Formats: sequence, C-alpha cells, structure tokens
Amino acid sequence: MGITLFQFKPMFGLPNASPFCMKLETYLRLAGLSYDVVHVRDRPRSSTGKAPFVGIDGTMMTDSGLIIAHLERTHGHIVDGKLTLAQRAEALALQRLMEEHLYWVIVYMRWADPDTRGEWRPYLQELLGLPSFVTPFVSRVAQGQVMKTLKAHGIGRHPPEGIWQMGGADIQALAHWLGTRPWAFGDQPTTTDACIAAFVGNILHTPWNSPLRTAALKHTSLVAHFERVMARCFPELAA
Ligand SMILES: N[C@@H](CCC(=O)N[C@@H](CS)C(=O)NCC(=O)O)C(=O)O
Repeated sequence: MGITLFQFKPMFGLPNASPFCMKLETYLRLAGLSYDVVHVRDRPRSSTGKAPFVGIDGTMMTDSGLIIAHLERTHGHIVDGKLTLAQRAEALALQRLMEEHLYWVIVYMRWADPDTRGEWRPYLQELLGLPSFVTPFVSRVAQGQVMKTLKAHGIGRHPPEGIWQMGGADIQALAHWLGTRPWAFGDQPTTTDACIAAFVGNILHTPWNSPLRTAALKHTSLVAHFERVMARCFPELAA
C-alpha cells in the first residue's frame, strides 16, 4: 500500500510541467513521504479529469491542495504544523494568487500566445506519446479547448499586453512578499515554498521566451528561491 502519485511525465528539466503536479511532488519530498509515480497520458482519469491525483492506501483523491491537507492531517502536520493562523491565511491568499490567477497567464503563455503559437506542439506530442501524423489534429482540438477555457475564465478576453501586465503584477507581488528570505515562513520550507517554486519554475523553464518569463527573470530572489527548492527536493535535477 502507500501513496501512488498519478501525474504527467517530467519535462523542461523540471519535475513536472504542470505546476500542480510539481507542487504536490515537492510537498511529498519536503514531508519525507515515500511514493510511487504513475505517468498519465491522455485525459487524467481522476474524478475531476485533472492531474495530479493520488491513491492513498487504496483510496483515490484528487486536487493537490486537498491531498496536501489530507496528508498534513493524517501525518501530524509535518510540513506546515508550525505556521500560525495568520501565516496560514497568508499562505492561502498566495496559493489562490498563483493557482487561480497566475496559472491562467501560464496557460496563455504555453498554449495561446500569438507570438509563439505552435512552440508547444512537439512537447504535447511527447507528453501524450502521439504518432506524428495525428499531432496537428490533436493540437488543434487541444488548443481550441484551451482558448475556450481562457475565455470562460475571462483572462482570454484581454489583449496580450493586458494579460502580460496582470501576470507581471502577480510575479512582482510574489517577489516583494518573499523579499530576500530563504523560505516563505521561518527557517524551514513549507507548502508555500513548494507552490512558489512550482509556479516560478514553470515560468522560468518553459523553453521559449515570453514577457512573463522576462518579468520573472528580473526577480533574482525568486530565481534563487526556485533553485534553493530544487537543490533541497530534487537534487537529481538541480543545476
Ligand atoms: N486544483 C487542481 C488543478 C489541477 C489542474 O488544473 N491540472 C491540470 C494540469 S496543470 C490538468 O490536469 N488539466 C487537464 C485538463 O484540464 O484536461 C489541483 O490543485 O490539483
């Protein structure tokens, strides 16, 4: 028994090109919990249709935040136990900034930016293990779905300059909040560090340029924080 982590396969020199998968795997390593990985291809077969998801002692769970909350509860609050209530509130506000707003700017950067449209095709092909002759068709369908989702969210209704401005403001807020502290709270990394590193890392390591990446690169404290988390949790991938 134990923990089985279902997630996409590693890409871009990162543990995962999905910030949610990377956040959860970073948490598992911070917590020192052992786990097996199963790579998902195609649409994730979780109750929400999203990855990551886990099997814990035979019970399936989805959503990185809910999974972490469950593991904290059942393992003695190993990672976030020392946070005060006010720090927990800050952590949640930052998590929502990254997951409910910045994430959509990343999605735009990856899939919809008219300046780099198509860069992602070979990565999609690799991720899904597609034969090359179906890649153009699958790419068109996948991109159409992403565009629809971005419009439904609202961010996809803005012109590119507006989207980059909003993403840049998120990055700046994260950088100013973290300042030059090595970790988000206290002298040990917490789930907030896992979350910041997963989102910043996914911006820095997407292998084509964008105004969002340029904005992140300007904040050397965020770059250093990402490298610190990688050295601590993924030494096999750290520079
Ligand atoms: N709130 C979820 C979000 C997970 C999520 O959006 N995962 C994306 C990958 S980054 C996904 O599986 N997308 C597949 C799809 O929407 O079809 C979590 O924290 O786990």
